[in-house]
Amino acid sequence: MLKGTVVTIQRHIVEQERMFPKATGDFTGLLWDLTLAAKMISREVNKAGIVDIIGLTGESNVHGEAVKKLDIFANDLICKSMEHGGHLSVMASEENEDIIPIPNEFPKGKYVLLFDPLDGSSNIDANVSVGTIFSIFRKKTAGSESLKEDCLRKGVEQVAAGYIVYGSSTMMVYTTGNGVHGFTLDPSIGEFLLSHENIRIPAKGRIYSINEGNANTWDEGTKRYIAHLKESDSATGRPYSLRYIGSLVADFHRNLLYGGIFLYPADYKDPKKPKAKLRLLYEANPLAFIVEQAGGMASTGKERILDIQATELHQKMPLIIGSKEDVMAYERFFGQKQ
Ligand code: AHM
Ligand code: MG
Repeated sequence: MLKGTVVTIQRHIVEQERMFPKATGDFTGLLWDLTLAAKMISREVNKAGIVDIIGLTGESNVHGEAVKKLDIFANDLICKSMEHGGHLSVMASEENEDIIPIPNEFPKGKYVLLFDPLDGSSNIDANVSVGTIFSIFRKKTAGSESLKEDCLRKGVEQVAAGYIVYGSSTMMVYTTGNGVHGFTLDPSIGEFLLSHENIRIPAKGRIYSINEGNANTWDEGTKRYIAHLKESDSATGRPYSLRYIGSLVADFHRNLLYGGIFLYPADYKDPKKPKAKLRLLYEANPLAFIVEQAGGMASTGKERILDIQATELHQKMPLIIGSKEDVMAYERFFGQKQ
């Protein structure tokens, strides 16, 4: 792309679809609908401090966590924006216990949308960046019915994935399997403009992101790996820097641009029943697709995230994601944990 050329996300999506001669435009329509939802969520997130939308609703989501009003707003908005376009056969959200069928009055399409409407929402009150994460599959089962099997997939089958980070500016980053591209929202014209073409994550970073308060619950491999990062690196003469926002999209986005590793290992308090926190379908899979497309890696410590066959909608997985050499080093430590 020529320096100085203004490319809107709409034009970029159309150009990406043109690479597939048999494309019907359906997929383009789906992504367009998503960018519209993203702009509307961005508007609400940005005015959260000045309207009475902030605060707990008093309800809990399917994981028993307190739900903020903005989560519900974002969840409802995505459902309402996406259900009538004729592109989708079914949706599933981190905020809904079961699949979200397309209402009968609307035409059904050939895609499946999985999303986390507002990740990191416990941070909203403190004005910390939050994000939306999405993952798109082609419908797998025959017939027009909405089925859970269409959502329970391997990440490697994704046809697109992306996230929107509502930060000092709003950015949308997505991949359709042809590199990773980032767009910044220009609020004055209401358009996402190409600002980061073909993002590549550095092969090795200098940042690690983990909730170190959980250190007592880590397995031995993770403990030794983190201790190793605190020793001076032979190449730089410095230890790694810890950066942890506690908002996955924001932590991931920074590490994608600067290089580094994000870790949410399992909790081994009960060694027979290790407990993970992050969700395979709404968080790990889409970010894993993006990081691999950018030249990085995503693993549970022993398995590639994208190869895992989902068995439950709200399945949780350890997530170790970022620069390739860093994730490979973690796998070596994790493999020798005994
Ligand atoms: P959420 O989907 O309920 O917002 O939870 C996921 C968030 C991630 O954004 C973040 O990486 C993680 O939880 C932080 O967890 P912790 O506070 O345990 O470090
Ligand atoms: Mg989440």
